[in-house]
Amino acid sequence: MAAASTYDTNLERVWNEIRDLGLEPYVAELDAKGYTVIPPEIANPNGLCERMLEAVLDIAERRNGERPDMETGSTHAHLGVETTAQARRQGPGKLRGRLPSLTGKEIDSPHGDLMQSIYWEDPVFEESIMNPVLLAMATYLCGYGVILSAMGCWMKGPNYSNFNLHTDSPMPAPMPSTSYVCQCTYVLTDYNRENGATAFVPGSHKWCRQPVGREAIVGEGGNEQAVPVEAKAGSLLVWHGGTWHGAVNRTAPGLRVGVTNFMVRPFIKPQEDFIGRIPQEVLDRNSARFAIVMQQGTVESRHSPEDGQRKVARAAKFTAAYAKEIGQTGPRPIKDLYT
Ligand SMILES: O=C(O)CCC(=O)C(=O)O
Ligand SMILES: [Fe+2]
Repeated sequence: MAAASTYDTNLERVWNEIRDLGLEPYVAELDAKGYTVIPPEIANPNGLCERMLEAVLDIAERRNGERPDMETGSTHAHLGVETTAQARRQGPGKLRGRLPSLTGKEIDSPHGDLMQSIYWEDPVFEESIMNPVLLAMATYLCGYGVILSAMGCWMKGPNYSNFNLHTDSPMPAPMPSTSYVCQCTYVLTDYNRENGATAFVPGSHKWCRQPVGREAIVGEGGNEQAVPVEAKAGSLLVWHGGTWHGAVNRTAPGLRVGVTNFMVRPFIKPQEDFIGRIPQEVLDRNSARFAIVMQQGTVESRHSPEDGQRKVARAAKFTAAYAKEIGQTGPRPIKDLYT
């Protein structure tokens, strides 16, 4: 038998990671349904999610001047806009929220307080992005070149509005069946129907298009195939870029809290810019892969030939270190890490 081609290397590598971490059933579910819930026993090492919850409560308190009320959810009930304190001043029904086209009723926000760019505010996120379980799943979907596009916290109190179905893919239809983007969500409080969980249409990642009209509606008269997910606090919820998803409204008191890690292939324009912004000491205490995940191996647009050379050389340092770390040196072009 001929020796395995070098081009098999990355598939073998990621499959070994999946097997070592006990993720095969979740990869199978992801392939079949377009989403999967990895339970806390696997996804939540060393109380990571409890520490993340404390961190996002601190962030909310700093940003809004008031600690979120986990018990009643009163600080986040029926928000009108993205920013909590601002929303309370406006009162319910005054503004339609950050994504008005996805809001079913013009009553309150379908997603509560969406706190963007949280990475910078607590060192726990350095650890959470490098969780081997998250990386194995993101790599399975988007390759070893996968980067963090955006990290945010969704903090939702009791609300009336469902969040309508959509895909997270920036691609036009027909969308590729391969995932170019994926969402990896740390579930920090229990997700279920009453708590306003994310809802999915199982198998929809195979349809390669966005939902339109009635099929995008969550709730009465809408898409009957949309099901709210059940996930315990500490789970990791992962979905394919083409999966139709939204959320049901929260009817229970309290807060639904999740941290989303939007992971994308490196040729997709990221929502956040990390290039050249990670302090050297942070790069030094992490693996070469951390730098890749945090965008240091991607090349920004040039504004002159010299600028282009400088940017390529900077990125190449990081991709070369990563190639060395995973033993992919030699004739194989570094570019192939991105398959
Ligand atoms: O659970 C939700 O509120 C939906 C989240 C969502 O659409 C996303 O993370 O892409
Ligand atoms: Fe989404």
